[in-house]
Amino acid sequence: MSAWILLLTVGVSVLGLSWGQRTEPMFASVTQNVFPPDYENNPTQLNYGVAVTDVDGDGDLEMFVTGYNGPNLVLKYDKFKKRLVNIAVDNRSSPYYALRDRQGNAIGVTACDIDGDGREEIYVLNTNNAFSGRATYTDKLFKFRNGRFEDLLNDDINEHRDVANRVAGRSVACVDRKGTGRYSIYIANYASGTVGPHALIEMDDSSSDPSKGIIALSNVAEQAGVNKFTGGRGVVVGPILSQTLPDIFCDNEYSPNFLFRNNGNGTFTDVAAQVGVDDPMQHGRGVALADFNRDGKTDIVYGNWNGPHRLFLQLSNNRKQRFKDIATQKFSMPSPVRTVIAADFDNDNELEVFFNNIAYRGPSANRLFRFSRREHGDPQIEELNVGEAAEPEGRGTGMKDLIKLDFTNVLSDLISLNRDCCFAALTGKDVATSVEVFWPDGRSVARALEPSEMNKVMEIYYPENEEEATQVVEIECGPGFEVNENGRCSDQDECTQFPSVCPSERPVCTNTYGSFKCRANKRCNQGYEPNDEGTACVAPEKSCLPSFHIGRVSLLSFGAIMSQTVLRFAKIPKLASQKFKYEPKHFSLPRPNNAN
Ligand SMILES: *[C@@H]1O[C@H](CO)[C@@H](O)[C@H](O)[C@H]1NC(C)=O
Ligand SMILES: *[C@@H]1O[C@H](CO)[C@@H](O)[C@H](O)[C@H]1NC(C)=O
Ligand SMILES: [Ca+2]
Ligand SMILES: [Ca+2]
Repeated sequence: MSAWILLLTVGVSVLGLSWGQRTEPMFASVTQNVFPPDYENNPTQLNYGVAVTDVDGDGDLEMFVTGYNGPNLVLKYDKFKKRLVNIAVDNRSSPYYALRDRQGNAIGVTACDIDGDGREEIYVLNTNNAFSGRATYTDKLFKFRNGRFEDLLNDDINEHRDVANRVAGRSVACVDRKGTGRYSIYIANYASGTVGPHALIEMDDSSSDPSKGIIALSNVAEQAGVNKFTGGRGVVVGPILSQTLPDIFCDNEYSPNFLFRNNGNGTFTDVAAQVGVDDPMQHGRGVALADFNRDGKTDIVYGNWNGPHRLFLQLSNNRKQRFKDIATQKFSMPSPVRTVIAADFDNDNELEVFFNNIAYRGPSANRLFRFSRREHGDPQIEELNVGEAAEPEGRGTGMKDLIKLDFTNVLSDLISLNRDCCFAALTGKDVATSVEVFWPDGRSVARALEPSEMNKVMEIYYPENEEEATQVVEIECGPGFEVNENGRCSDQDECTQFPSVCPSERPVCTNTYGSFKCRANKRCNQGYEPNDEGTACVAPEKSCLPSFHIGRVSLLSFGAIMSQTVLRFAKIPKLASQKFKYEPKHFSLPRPNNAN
């Protein structure tokens, strides 16, 4: 088993940010160049979901787009034509023909390796002729077998086991619930009364022989404790409360959200109410995970349908796990939201949140917010100019809008979520220096990166032997960071050191992320602080965080890619309309789970 990480290093351009530039439009449409509408590649149809996976097995990633009233598409980036091309062509001899599945009203898709052979399977959630409860057509689980994609749920063995999901659902996600590298598919079904609980489908080891292509599937939702009846909408998987094991968050309609804590034995316990994220009166839609204040704890952002949008920051209190909603009035403003994406779209080291709103009883523009970390206090939230991605009349469900953005950026940004627990910040250097990979079973690998490894795809193998695992490899944390008890880099509190790091004329020490500040012992009114010399009270400087550098990459959240995660260094061309300072960054690769 190998793990890959996607890492992008970006050509350095010149100018830093100024306030004026922040109001420049973030996105420009490149649809006409990269993905012009046409019958074969970009048909006019309802598309609801997208997954990023290597469909054709050539090592590059494709996008699987679900067609609701038309075929599913497999979009491959043609490097020579610089265009997206649909390889799931309407030709029965094509290995991808079955993926089109015109009969299915596909609404969600996810991809992960369910049988441990190193190639990802593709699960398509269909919702034919039903808003909730029973549907008239089953989901599909495609495996590459016999030279083409075939539906495992259609195998005799699985028909006998009656495992195919035939109910209305909204979203799907992969979860390596036991940390074995074999993934289960979590299906957020939309129940009608007692028809259609959430489902969890996985390979039954005892009845399967993957080497012969025999994959027996089971629905283990009851055993795992997730077979709940609800109006399922969004689902995300990641180490939210757990250190390395995947937990599951579902935002639901007409009932409280679920936050399933992984018990470490393959079962889950819903702790949503206990930790404060159950939001029982609202109707969830798109959801994403990210660490917005970089304290190493995963936060949850989601949109509520015409209700207040939420940004649940996980509190850094070690005694009790709790979340608090830090959404501002502007951010939370109700809208007909479908999908939510958290990513650093402009490579300024701060996360943005993109709300994909649909035109519903009137236009509703998409919106974009930046979360800037602050030394003291929660991230500052500001609304940005979303540019041509506003699409007030659009009825996007995630993919539609984003595919129009700068494509070279988008493919990486779409699949990105800065889930880096912490960095070894090496201020002043623009190179990635090391990489660290965590698997859901807790094993990890760390190693240094050479400059020659820039702009290369790199595979990091799962450490089969304990000795290979990284305890041996010293991880080096940058200045201002230290290795904590979990073997990870975390901010060092210089202010607790003896003798004091501050000179006697400026004795008041304040710890900051990756550094510290010293100032004079002078009292100032609230909102002001003494200047360095202690001669006057001044407004605090805007926080100056260390520039972004890669010290570690944590993949633990994205179970779905553990067996195929790309570490890639690539140059991203500067967006024509922007003058942002690009710096190296890394992406870990979540499976986009669509939510509508
Ligand atoms: C269908 O695909 C086969 C094999 O790739 C090819 O030989 C054939 O010409 C294709 N048919 C059409 C109508 O494109
Ligand atoms: C799994 O762990 C949970 C929490 O520790 C416990 O309540 C449950 O009984 C365990 N289940 C199994 C099947 O071991
Ligand atoms: Ca497989
Ligand atoms: Ca940013």
